[in-house]
Amino acid sequence: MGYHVAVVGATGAVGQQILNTLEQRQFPVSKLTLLSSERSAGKKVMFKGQEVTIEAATPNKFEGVQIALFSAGGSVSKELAPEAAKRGAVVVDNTSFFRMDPNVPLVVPEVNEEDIRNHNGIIANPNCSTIQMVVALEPIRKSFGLKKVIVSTYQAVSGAGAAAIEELKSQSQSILNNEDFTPSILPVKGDDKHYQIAFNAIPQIDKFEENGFTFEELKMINETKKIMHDQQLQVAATCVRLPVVTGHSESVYIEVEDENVTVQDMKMLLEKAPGVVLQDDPNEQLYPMPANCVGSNDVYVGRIRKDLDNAKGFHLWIVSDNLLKGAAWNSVQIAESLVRLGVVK
Ligand code: 11C
Repeated sequence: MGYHVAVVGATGAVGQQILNTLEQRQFPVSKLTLLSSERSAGKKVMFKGQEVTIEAATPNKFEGVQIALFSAGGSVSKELAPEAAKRGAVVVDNTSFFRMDPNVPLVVPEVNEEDIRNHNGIIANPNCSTIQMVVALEPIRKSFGLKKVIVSTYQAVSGAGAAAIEELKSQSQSILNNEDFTPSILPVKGDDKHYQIAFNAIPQIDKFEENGFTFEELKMINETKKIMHDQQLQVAATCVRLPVVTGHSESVYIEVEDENVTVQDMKMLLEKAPGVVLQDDPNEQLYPMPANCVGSNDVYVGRIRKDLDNAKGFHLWIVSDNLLKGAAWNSVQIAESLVRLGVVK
């Protein structure tokens, strides 16, 4: 028994990881359709030892597809995800296009797997920096209550795609060689100005909105509330790009409901939380770092401290591979949930 699976955006940084993850997880694929823009059509990629040719994505390519994993940008999802759903596929969309649509579940299986039962053909995969944060915070919310979250991120360039990785590498080389260079991608390809990312930190991810937050920051705020089904939760975010290739890090301050919670309670809870690895021992200088998390599907948590002024306040450091749990693995995990809960046609 297997499923006809389509991957849209198969040549992108996330698309490649989706294919690796489907293979590693031995996802039951009976037929694989790889789709992309016209530009990449005709390229071949290997899947389970077989060469698969990538085709240009058009509505009729979704005939017979049961599960479609989209990661080709919002405009492609806007146009083609409804076409795939209309033809009977369940779409797992990795773009921001449908995330806040009330008819579209926004799912992190460790937090709200049951929401997939309410799908109308499209399920949204949250933003990478949101996913890793809610995986770590949901067990805390369930056990101790959660009132407030203030997060500052340290995000890797791979979140902005393959061209941003290339820009970091070539700029670093230019600086080391004492050569001139012109930034052209980061912070946002489509924005007016571009800044150096090598040996720098850029406090802008995605475009600015009228309220002074960037769209990335608003994604973290709004998606967290939707996934946790808690519109009263207070969330604020500052998102920063660092010269790291893969692995987003987050410094998170939270306030819980119960002032008697100890650091030990928090550690014992997170030690057995699904999808979480606790790496926290100051005596051994043990804490998560992006370089150690690349290639893992887990969310790593460390540096847990009780706030010195607020008995309900805690500080945490959360790290995960943004291309895996932040994107490809969460998408494939949703597909596995669809199969397990029997909601694929
Ligand atoms: C970044 N978080 O690191 C972004 C990438 O909404 O799926 C993911 C964009 C998204 O630039």
